[in-house]
Amino acid sequence: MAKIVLQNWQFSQADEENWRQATVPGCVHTDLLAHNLIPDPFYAKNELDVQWVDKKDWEYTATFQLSKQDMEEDVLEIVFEGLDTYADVYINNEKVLTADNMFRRWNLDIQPYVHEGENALLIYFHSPILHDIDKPDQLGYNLPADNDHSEDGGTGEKKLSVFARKAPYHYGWDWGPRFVTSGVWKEVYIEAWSDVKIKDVYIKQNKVAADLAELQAIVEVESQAEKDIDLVVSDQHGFRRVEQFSIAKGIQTLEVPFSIAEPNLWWSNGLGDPYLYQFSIDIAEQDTVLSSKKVKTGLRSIRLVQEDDQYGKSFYFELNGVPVFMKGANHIPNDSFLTRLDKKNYQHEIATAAASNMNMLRVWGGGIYEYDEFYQLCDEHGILVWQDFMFACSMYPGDEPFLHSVRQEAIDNVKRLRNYASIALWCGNNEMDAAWSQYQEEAGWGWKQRYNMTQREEIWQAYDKIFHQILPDVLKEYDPLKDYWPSSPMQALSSDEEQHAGSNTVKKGDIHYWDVWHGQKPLEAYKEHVGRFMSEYGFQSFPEEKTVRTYAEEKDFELESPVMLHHQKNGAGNRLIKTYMDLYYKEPKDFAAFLHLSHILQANAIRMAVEAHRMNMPQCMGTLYWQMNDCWPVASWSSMDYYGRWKAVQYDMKDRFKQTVVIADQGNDQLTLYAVSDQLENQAAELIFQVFDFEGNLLDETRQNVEVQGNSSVVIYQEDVSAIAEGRSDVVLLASLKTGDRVLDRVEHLLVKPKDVELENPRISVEYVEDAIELTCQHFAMNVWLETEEDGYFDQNNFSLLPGQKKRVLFTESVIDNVDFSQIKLPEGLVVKSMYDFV
Ligand code: BMA
Repeated sequence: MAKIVLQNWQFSQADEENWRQATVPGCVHTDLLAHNLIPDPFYAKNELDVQWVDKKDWEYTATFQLSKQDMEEDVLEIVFEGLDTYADVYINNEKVLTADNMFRRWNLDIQPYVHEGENALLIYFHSPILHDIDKPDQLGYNLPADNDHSEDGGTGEKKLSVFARKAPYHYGWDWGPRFVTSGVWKEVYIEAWSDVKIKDVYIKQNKVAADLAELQAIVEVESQAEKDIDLVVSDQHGFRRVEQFSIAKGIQTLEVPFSIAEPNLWWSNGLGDPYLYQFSIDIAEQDTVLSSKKVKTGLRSIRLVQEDDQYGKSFYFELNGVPVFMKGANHIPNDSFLTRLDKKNYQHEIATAAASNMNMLRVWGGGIYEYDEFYQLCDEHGILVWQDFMFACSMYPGDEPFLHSVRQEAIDNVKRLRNYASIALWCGNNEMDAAWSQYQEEAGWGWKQRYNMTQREEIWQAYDKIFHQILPDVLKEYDPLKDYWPSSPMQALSSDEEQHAGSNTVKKGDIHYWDVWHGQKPLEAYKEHVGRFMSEYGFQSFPEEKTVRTYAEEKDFELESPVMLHHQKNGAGNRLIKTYMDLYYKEPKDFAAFLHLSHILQANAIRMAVEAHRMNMPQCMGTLYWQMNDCWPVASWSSMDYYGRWKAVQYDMKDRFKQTVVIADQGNDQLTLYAVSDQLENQAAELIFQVFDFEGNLLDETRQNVEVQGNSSVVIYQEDVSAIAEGRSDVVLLASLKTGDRVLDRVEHLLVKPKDVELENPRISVEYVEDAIELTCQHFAMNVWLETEEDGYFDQNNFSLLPGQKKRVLFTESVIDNVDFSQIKLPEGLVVKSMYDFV
């Protein structure tokens, strides 16, 4: 089989015929940028100046050479892994394909259109805006799409995102700009082959247990002739199974059941090795291999358990028979211009997740079905994936062509992704069930009230077809062993008022809890609303100063300057950060300090939520904060910014997501300590509970033996707040859990709000001891923050420091392949600050 490369890519605005060199995969915006034809779209308010790009049609051309030998092969197939979005493809001036769905893969035999020597390919991209602009009128109404920034795009009330099977966030979001891209966004190539080709392999894991994995290789084969073949399934350990088949001309599916005794199971991060098998599938005739395919996958059983229990109905994931508490975040695309991303971006994100002790990411439905690299890395690092289909915060049309396109898109992506061990769940959409709220008139986001009864019926019918019929049907056929959850959040698919989730539904299903932030409730509300599975909640911050400087100038350094507001897509977001900050923190001393204080505030908020969720296990069995990453430099809920820089909350998650943690929970008049452990076995430990004053004097100490229960949360200590240090509030509580000399965890707790702590210069000293940074101080230091000139990562940051206690901190330039900080070095230009320096 020969792979033929397309060359000499050029692009032009369709009405100009001004051809310039293009990069493929790529998109119009990045090609224009490369030729300096548009300004940097992320700088200042440039987003608004490049909105014309999506109102134009664009053409891309390339050439390819075919040899005599290529021409003699049975099949010459062109494969587009992804076209964004409305594209007509011409080969040697003949139209061969009309594409209309960014998420689909297209392939066709081009033999009738080509000749030996040089051939020409032309792709005509229709403006996604002009293509869909009449659709709302044809439908007779606008469909809801709250995050579609149609006004920035010049289409007024017309929300076009819902008509295009294209990444929803391209049209804008409450953390994202509006860049409606066009282009060849994934690989395109031509394959010349004869005889037989394996088109697809599915390793179906019928039953996986410690003693035996019962598997099935389901192999889709295309043959040019009838013949007898051997189908060989093997793995890297010498397992080999050969089965004979007589195959017919055309496409067919061959099945080979096989089993592996005592398999190395795939475990999620923290519970064990995410072991991967490398299966090879070969088709041979006599001893000649005609076609091969490799599939790397982990063997595991995974299911979503929803059973009646003492709290209502459970909602947890069971991996290899073990209920696993999910710790992680929601993932959005890493760039507005996807094709700029390379493997390193993904490696950094997934290594960050692993280093932060996460075991799940949710691929949220307003972005893309991610590139394969994403899932490969999740497989390698033991990060489970909650996979949404790409529908979010909108209602979609229900005409036949649209539904057909959705079905094909689902088939393509389910087939592409079903072998990844990491995928734990397929979920239909983001927030649509709750937003529409069909069975509860007064609930929802006020959407259905905008329509008459006929329209309401029509919109719900479309929803019902996609999420309750088409998607589950596709899964039944192509990935039948995985669970499907129609919408996040939801209580249950009950077709009555109990179906929809709200902030207060804590008995069953999953929740998106937004009363803190959008609902403006105080942070403490996180503790009062703990559901069965917290699949979203979040708190915003600004990016760090270095990142802000990539889009703003010194003159813009003001909370409500036009540029700072432009890089805030959530209405009153900037004000909201300030309002919450005033509640909990002293006034920051300048703009730079304000930016950093927003990180501390965010970290504090999310930490409070995560602790509440973890200490309430098993009532709650998962916590995924909103959101892991950014697609451009912006104020948002992310824990690392567009450049991958870790905000304070990333460090706090690394700490609070550890396998075993001690949590200090202060209620009205009681302090309770919990030991929460995701380790499976019990651990005998010693709890050391100490009270210090700000000078580091030990005022009180309690030591007691405790049993840290495996996979549980237990109360290990309780005390009246008034009884602690004789009612003093200017103290630091330190709770440590130790087994022998090993500290399982330690946590500091203050009895008062951060703004009420009397700060003094902590006089922090820094020493380099071997390859580590050692910190000591003279007075209690709050929110100690280490930063360097060059980007880098610490094994801990945003911590407190007490006089008399040494902190040993490790630094690395990259977390890729280094999630345990085993490759460390001393940083250059280290600066150490603490709260004292910010206010
Ligand atoms: C949820 C998400 C996103 C959104 C976030 C913050 O609704 O699903 O749509 O960006 O909250 O508002």
